[in-house]
Amino acid sequence: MTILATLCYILNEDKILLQKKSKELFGGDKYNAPGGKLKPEESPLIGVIREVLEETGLVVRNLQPMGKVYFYEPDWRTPSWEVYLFLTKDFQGELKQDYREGSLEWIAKKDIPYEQMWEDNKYFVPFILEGDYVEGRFYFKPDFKELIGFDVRKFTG
Ligand code: 6U4
Repeated sequence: MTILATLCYILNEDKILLQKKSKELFGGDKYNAPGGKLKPEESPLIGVIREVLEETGLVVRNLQPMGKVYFYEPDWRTPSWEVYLFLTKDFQGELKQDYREGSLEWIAKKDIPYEQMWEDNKYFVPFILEGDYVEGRFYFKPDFKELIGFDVRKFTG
């Protein structure tokens, strides 16, 4: 069954908010944008707002939908993950200091640590940051050990 999830790229001038996921979690020790699994029947928009609040303490508004990415392993007919992408510059609140899911950092867009992120990120995150919508399909070896193929299309907004 495909897991539905969200990711939210939050911008503050020339910086982006990334979370270094706690070691024991899925994607542990990697930097990623905040987000998470949708609850049953939850809309992507409500789900991403809920997850960002839970993980960062920030209330995000004026979210721009930026497309979707699909992650496949090991069955290349059905994705394991279908992830809705959002971008925003509009947020309120104080960044949480209680890092159960992972530590949060504002990182300059030019210094995004792609080598410490899911390997797929470097093939689609730059498009989102340029304001292009994306549809990306990424094919991994079992347990997401290695990226072995991908197809990313961008749609200029
Ligand atoms: P739980 O512990 O289930 O409450 P939750 O925050 O709902 O956690 P989590 O953090 O496990 O879910 O969700 C994983 C996140 O990682 C989702 O936002 C989807 C995202 N994700 C999964 N595979 C990814 C990949 N290859 N590249 C990527 N993000 C990925 O950039």
